[in-house]
Amino acid sequence: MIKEIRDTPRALIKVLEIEGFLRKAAEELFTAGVKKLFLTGCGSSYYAALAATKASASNFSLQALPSSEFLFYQSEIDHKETAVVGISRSGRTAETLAALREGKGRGITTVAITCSEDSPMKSEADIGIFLDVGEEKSIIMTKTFSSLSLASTLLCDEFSKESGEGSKKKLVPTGLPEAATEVLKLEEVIVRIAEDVYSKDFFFVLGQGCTYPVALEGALKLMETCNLRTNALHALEFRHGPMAAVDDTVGIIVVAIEDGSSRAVARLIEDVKREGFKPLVISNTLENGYTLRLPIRLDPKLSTPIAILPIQLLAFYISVKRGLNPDSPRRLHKFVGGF
Ligand code: F1P
Repeated sequence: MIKEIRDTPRALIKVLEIEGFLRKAAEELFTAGVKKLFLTGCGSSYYAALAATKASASNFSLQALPSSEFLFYQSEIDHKETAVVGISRSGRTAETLAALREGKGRGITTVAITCSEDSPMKSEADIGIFLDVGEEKSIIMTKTFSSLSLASTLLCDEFSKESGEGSKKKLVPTGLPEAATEVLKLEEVIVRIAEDVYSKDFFFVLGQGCTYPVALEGALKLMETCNLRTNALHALEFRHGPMAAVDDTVGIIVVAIEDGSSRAVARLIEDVKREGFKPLVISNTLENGYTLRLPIRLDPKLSTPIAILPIQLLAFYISVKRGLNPDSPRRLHKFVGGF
C-alpha cells in the first residue's frame, strides 16, 4: 500500500497521457446522441465516480450511483439517450459487471474504465478504457482510486462541455503529478500525527462540494485498513447533530479546498476548537489544529487525487501503529464477486 501511494505521481502521468483519448470518447458519446452519463462503481470506484460528477458545475447530464443502485432501480431511463460508465480497478466486481451487462441488454451504450486490461468489463463494453498505471498488489485501492477519479473527471469534463453545461473552460490537469509529489513530502509529518491519533475509536471525515467524495473515500480507507468506525459527512452537516457524539475518543478530519464554502468551513473548525477538540485540517488555505497543507493553486474540481493522499498515508500509518496489516484487511478481497 505504501509503495502504491508513493507511485501516485507516476500513475497520474499515465492517465494524462490518454487525456485526448478520454475527451474523444466523451465527444463520440455525445455525437452518437447520448445526453446523460450514469457513472457507476462499488466502494472506492463509486467514490471516484462521484468525484467525477462533482467536477462538472452542472449535473443534469451526469449522475453517479453505486452499481447496485443503477442495476436495480434505473429501469425507467431513456435507453437511447443514456450511457452507463462502469468504473472498476479489477473490471470484475459483480455489481458493476452486472450493471453494464444489464445496460447493454437494454440497448444502453456501455463504457468501462478499468485498470485491468484483460477484464470482462473492458472487453464487453462498447468503449473499453484501460488505465495502464501498473499493478496494484494491495487489496486497498490507492493509486488506482486517484487514477480512476482523474480519468472519469476528464471524461465528464468533456461530456459536460459537449452538452453545453456549466463553464465553457476545460479543466487543465497539467501539474497534478507534481502536486502529488509535493503532498507526498508530508509523509514524515503524517507519521507523527498517526502516533498521536492511532488509539481513537472513531473518526468523522468532513468534506464539502468537491471534497465530499474525498471524505467518503478517506473514511472508507480508515475502515478498511484500521478496522475503525467512521462517518463521512458534508462538512456543515456536522453541526446538525453529529457534533454531540464527539469526545476525546473521536478524531475529526476536515478536507477543504478553497471555494465558496471556505469561510463557513473555517467557522466550523473554530467551533470545533472552541469545544476543546483538535481537528486535522487538510487544506490549501485553511489552517487550524493539525494542518496538512495542500498546494495553494489546486483546482477543487481536480483535487480528489491530491487531497486523498494525506488520508491514505494516515490510514497506512495508523494501521501499522495498531499492529494490523494494511494490505490484508479482514473480510475484504481484491474484488467482490457474486451476489
Ligand atoms: C471495488 C472494491 C474496492 C475495495 C476492495 C474491493 O473494486 O470494492 O473499493 O477497496 O478493493 O473492491 P473494483 O470494482 O474497483 O475492482
